[in-house]
Amino acid sequence: MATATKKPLTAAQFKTKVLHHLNFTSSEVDFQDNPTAVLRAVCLAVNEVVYEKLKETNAAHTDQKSRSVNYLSLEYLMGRMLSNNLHNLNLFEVANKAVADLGFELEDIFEEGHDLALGNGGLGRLAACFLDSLATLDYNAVGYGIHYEHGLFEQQFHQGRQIETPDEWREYGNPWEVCRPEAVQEIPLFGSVETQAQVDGSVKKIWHPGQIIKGVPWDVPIVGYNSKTVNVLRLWESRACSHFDWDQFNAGSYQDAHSAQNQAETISKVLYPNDETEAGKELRFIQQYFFCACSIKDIIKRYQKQYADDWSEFANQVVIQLNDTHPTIAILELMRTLMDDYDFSWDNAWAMCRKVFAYTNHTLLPEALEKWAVSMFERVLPRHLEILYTINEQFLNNDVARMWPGDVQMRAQLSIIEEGQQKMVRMAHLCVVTSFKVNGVAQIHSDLVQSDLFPEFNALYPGKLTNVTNGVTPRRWLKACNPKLSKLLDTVVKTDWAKDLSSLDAVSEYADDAKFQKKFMDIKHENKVKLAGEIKSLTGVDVSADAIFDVQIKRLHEYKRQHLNFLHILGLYHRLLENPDYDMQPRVFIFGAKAAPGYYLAKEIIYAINKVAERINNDDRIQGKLKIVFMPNYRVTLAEKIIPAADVSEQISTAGKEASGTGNMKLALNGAVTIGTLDGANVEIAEEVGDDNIFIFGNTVDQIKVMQVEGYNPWDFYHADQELKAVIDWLRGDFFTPGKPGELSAIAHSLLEGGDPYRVLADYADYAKAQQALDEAYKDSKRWARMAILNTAKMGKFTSDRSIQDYVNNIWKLTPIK
Ligand code: NBY
Repeated sequence: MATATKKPLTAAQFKTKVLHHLNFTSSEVDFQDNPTAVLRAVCLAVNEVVYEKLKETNAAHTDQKSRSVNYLSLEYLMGRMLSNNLHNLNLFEVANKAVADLGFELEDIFEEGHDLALGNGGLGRLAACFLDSLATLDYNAVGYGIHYEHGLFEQQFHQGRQIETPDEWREYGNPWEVCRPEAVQEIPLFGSVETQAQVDGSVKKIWHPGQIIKGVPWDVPIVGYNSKTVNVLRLWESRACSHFDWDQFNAGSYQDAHSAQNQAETISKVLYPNDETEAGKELRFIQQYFFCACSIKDIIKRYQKQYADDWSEFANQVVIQLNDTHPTIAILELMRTLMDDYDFSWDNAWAMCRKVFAYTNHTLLPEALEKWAVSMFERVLPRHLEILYTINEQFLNNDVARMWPGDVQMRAQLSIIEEGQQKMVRMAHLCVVTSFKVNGVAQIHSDLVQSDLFPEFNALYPGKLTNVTNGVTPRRWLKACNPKLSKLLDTVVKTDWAKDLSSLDAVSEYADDAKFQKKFMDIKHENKVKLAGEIKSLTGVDVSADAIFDVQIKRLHEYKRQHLNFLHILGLYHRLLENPDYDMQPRVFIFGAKAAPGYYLAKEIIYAINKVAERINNDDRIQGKLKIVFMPNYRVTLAEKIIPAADVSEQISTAGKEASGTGNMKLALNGAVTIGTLDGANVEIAEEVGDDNIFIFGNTVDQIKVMQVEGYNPWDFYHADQELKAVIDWLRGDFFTPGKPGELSAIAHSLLEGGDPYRVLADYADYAKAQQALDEAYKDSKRWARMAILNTAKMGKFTSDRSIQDYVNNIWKLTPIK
């Protein structure tokens, strides 16, 4: 490829490009007070390099006829792109200098950028990390998703309560995307199916759609780190097909002419903000189908460019990874296309689908397993429902009947259709039946998928269910977000750890080295000072960088148990009020979390934490030993600021509920020590860092199961623990809300009258004990430094490069582009 021989850009050349774009793309000659214009110009200068590499990558893919993975995901949480792209292109220093020459700080320029927040949480961010690793490892990969006009809502607090406002990420354009009108697709919807008898006695199914929607692709280039590859993330936007009904318009019916357009454009209007529960809304279903249909058509079009009508290579060239069940309809759409549009027989179409699809499960929570009403399916996608029924019939009559002959109950249990008042389609069953591999996202989670979620499928299809432990990209989550620590690591790790994270293990040797400890902890302190400034400007709260920075950042959910953390903070406050000299290290508890707008208890938890923070932060009696901050509008960009400054990482979900977690990996990588349950990837983090360097507490999955069988009574724990009882009583009364008793009682109510579904009270005592041990450890600064260093050193396993290589070896079978 040409780039290999190209000289790297100098700062002067880069500056010339930026000036060129300021002059000719923005005609902003007076840019001195316009950092937004400078940001745009820098992005456009970077794009010159990016698009050149994209062209070369495309040529290499075509030349080498390489097999590709097509990652189908309703969500991508990309965050900001500029800093990452500069690092990955090795242009960071060049841009830094060029921008300084223009009179700006590069970091201030970054602040002008908007997050691409086209996702909710871990699942969407995982997709973004995977794209980074795929490009870095030179694999041929396309990410497919939706070009939402509004990503995840922005969060504000009004008197402590969460208020949602629309995310306007594209209001003034997005320099990282390019529209591809040549790749527009037309997507049919609704209507009816006609059965046509053929002369040879067979029947042909003809779908007469009621509406056709246009899918417009926007491509976001994905730049690999120190690699030759630039892949694309292709995001589909919905539009009305014939833009205007001119007849109606001329007849004076301007409204009607507009409405068809509005309806079509609604499909990609907004991301559903639920992270674990399915909305069950028709529009969400149409979003899923629209995006799957566009993507399947695009995959076929790309294939046919090389192989025309010869389908024999399709399964060798194409693998389609389903990121959770959200893109399941892609299976039915490929079946339909092969049979109805390309005259495949049922058997041949089905054989093809069983070779190309693989499915990742991200949750065991029953309320998160997607089901769609058969009646709605029939209305929106009548032809797809017919196909689904036939798949199910064959599955039950062949696979299930062979294994469990005559077992009616087993049939009902495994059927893709759930019978009942309202017939429902179980999307996960369709995924498991069709896919050639199904993976969980951490070892303990994958084990539970096999033993508890799909034990019958595991018996039916031995070897199909497998594990790929999640990972995170060390480019964004260490190199770019923590430059000082990165430079320190460079001094002791001789290989490029950002490309081979296991090489960080060399840092272990310095864990007890006093000089290295000092440097490591000085950097942590500097990062904390910086975050303290951010906290002050976002929340008005003063915090000391000498206190422990204790961080819980993730979506707000009962199973993640922010309220366990909260109860423990109340416990500390209780101790301090009883004894102002209570011996503890000063601590700042930092929360970041969005609640789904319709999730009542999650919003009450946010409110309670904010209300209590107001009181505690202003209580002179406790001498600043306790501070609580709830950072508004938690998102990728805020995570990049919080994580480098964290001392403690709270990973305290009920055992068996958090599939993996990925924030746990990012925090440990940046030298935070985990306090956590034996859940998700915490288990593997503990294996890597060793028991001395992590604080594990709480009931295990097996103990939680025993509790369930023996009967769980939260009141027993309430009555047995004086401190716990006292703080719950605070919430039930008006201690924090004088004159308004019960204003914070929702949490207490759920824990006591509500049965404490996530076993918060059962884990409280052990959690408080682990927190005390952690406090002790922090007092010993040498011991703490050792722990922090070893956390960074031992995170090699958790690079998303390793995850991608696991997918490649066990599922995708790709070869890197040469
Ligand atoms: O996926 C998360 C898991 O909770 C976490 O443990 C894991 O590390 C991560 C990556 O594997 N799941 C998650 O983030 N899920 C969602 O965001 C989500 C979004 C939408 C819907 C369901 C789940 N939905 O049904 O609409």
